[in-house]
Amino acid sequence: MEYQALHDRLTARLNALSKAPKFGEQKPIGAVLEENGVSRRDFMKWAAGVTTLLALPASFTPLVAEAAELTDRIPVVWLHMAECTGCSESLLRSDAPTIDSLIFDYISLEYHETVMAASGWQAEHNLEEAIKNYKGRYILMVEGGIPAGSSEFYLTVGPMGKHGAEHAREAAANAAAIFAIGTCSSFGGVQAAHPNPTNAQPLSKITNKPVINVPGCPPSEKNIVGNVLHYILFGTLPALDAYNRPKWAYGMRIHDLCERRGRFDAGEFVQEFGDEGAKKGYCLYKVGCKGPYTFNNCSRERFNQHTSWPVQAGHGCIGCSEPDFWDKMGPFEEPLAFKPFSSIDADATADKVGVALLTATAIGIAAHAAISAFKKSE
Ligand code: FSX
Ligand code: SF4
Ligand code: F3S
Repeated sequence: MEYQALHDRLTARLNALSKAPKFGEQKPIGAVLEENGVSRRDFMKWAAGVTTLLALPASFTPLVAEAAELTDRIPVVWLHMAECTGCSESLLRSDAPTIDSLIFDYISLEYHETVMAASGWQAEHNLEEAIKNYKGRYILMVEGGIPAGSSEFYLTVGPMGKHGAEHAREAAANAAAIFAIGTCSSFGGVQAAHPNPTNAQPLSKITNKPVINVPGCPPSEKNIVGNVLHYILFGTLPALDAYNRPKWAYGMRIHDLCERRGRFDAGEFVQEFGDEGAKKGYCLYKVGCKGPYTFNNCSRERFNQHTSWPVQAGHGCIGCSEPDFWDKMGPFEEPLAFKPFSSIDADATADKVGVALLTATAIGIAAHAAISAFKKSE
């Protein structure tokens, strides 16, 4: 069977991991799920969904379920830099906990500034201890852009007055795997938007170790948990795109699987919010949707356990998982094709705009179609 060798390799890895000590005192995942009203059947359904998400055949579902059960064997250190905490919120704050958020509770979060009880000296001590005790074994997740160079001091954290960049460098040096969670950590994000007053940089500019980018402002809980499970299953880097995003999550454009795509192809566009076309679910390209330029799986996976996503809710994608989206994708409610060059400081960002236009051209066959349909409909 084509996948047998891979199946055997992952099984061996999970067997070895199951013999490793647990971190923390958590109850078994089965008990945690049951207390929260999640049946084994629901859990297996969820595992089947994650298996598809990771582009694995359905026969791997029991392995994915086992990987979720073993998330207490891998310690996680989560650092906050300059951001809004939306990435953590996307995962941790829901009325009715999702399976993804329960899995995240169950993961041994050795250090996470938002959810841990410790503060001040104790918190700093916990971070140092986690880095020392779990040297080479922990997953590092970093949220937020990082003021760098002579601007490092703009992000000064904790009682020892350390810079965020110092924390990130130290934690990255001893990590087994490093994830930049969110667009800020992946590409700089909102604080790196022109004129980037604090010289905020992505995590990949702060450490020279390999960084897996998990962008989105915020990224979906599925993409965060999926990356942890991928690491547990494979122990290797996933296939990455040119921006170091895992291809299983960011390999297709929003536009490719959008439910309004048929409208786009037929040239049926919402002309302004609230019009007849909006009521009929027409394509949102003309009111600014950046789905044709944005690589992410929102149109396939949606948010909040598959409930909805921006385009379903009636607003275009704003390209939140793309580099420099604050500068390149705005104005958010107008088509990119209409962007006047002078709306951006041409001197400071000419290079970036060049890249944006090139990217738009390279991937923009469909966008051309949109523009011609657009012109036709005017
Ligand atoms: Fe916020 Fe995270 Fe956006 Fe950034 O998400 S949702 S500003 S990606 O770093 O907190
Ligand atoms: Fe969907 Fe936006 Fe593409 Fe229209 S332009 S089909 S709304 S992704
Ligand atoms: Fe972001 Fe677009 Fe998805 S705005 S959340 S990438 S639909």
